[in-house]
Amino acid sequence: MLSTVERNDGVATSEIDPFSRAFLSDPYPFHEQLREAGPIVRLTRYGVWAVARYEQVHPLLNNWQTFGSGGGVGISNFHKEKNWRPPSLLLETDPPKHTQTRSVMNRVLSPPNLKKLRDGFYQDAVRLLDRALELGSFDAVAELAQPYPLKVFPDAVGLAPDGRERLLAYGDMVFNTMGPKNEFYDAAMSKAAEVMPWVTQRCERSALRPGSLGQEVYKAADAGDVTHAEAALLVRSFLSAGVDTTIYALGNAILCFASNPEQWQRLRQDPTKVRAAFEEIMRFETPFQAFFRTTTQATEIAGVPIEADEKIYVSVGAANRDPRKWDDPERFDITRKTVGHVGFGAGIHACVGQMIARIEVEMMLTAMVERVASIELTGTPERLLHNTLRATTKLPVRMTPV
Ligand code: OVV
Repeated sequence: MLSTVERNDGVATSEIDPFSRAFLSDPYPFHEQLREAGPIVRLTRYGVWAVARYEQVHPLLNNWQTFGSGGGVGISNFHKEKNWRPPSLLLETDPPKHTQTRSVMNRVLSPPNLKKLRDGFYQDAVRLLDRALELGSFDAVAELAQPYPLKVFPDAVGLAPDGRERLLAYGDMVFNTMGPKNEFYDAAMSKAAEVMPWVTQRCERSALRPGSLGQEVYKAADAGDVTHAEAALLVRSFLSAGVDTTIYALGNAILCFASNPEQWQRLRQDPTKVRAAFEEIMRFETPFQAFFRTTTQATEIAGVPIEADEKIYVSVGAANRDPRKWDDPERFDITRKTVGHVGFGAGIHACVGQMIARIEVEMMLTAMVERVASIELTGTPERLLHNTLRATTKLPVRMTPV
């Protein structure tokens, strides 16, 4: 075990590397060590701070004034080092700019706009699920978790059908580069030269289907709410944030039910629990496990002084399993009260796409509840080693039809 020790000034320090293979293959024992080390921990490997307890994570996310996003939400500090892509106008931006771009995205993703998508999402879920059920035994990632979001979400944004596998490579770049320049970072970036020009082109107005969410962003630019150049970057945010996250959330969902068959039976007995079940999945297997903030001024956390322009690793994955906050946090229980989970973040940067993500997963789980009597694992699931995201890459299952 790596050591967590107290510095002579009383500050907890740890040699844990949250971007190592050991950590990423099974983060939960490391989360516990980080939470137990103290309310704030100095990670000696990288010279950054870390918070893993709910009691620190939640208020920190609600204090954008002190814990900013303009320095980037990965380990690299944009104030000191230029990023490989122009910063996101949402994720990597602070107020007042963020307020303006966020309000555009809130309007584009408004309930009436999303309501129109439900039926189409449901039909795509049914189509893919019926095809998979004919196979009986199949890889739930290859047949469901990946093709479904990759169809419905880019359709909603307005992308043409061709070349969408590049979205996976792009998402891999966006999220793996939030970590340090390790093997995962380098592997993801090896595809940049091929993928980036494609992404930029697909964010142009002329590439987006009329009536799509992407076109709605450009209409906001016509109205003067943002510039047309900013609109292109906001469409890019859809493609950055909306693909891997939902694919992995759905894979994690199917894994949770395959590993906890009694929970699947509970859901079948009461299909109105589909939405609540998804919240528990987000708590239990948070896809976007951790990100950083940068201090905008000198401050303190739990009495520990922090200088300005310091990076803080914020583990929402650990906070979502903090036993100080949750009863029996290691138990997957769809009837649990999940209110307050930080699987979509919290505060002004809380996931703007969370409603469309919920619709995606709900429509697939609803189709499954109607059609699938039981889900069994037929092999060992394979985990993705990824600097930021928690995911299953292979999920061999047998689904028995109703
Ligand atoms: C939430 C999120 C993740 C990754 C990228 C972005 C947002 C973006 O806006 O580019």
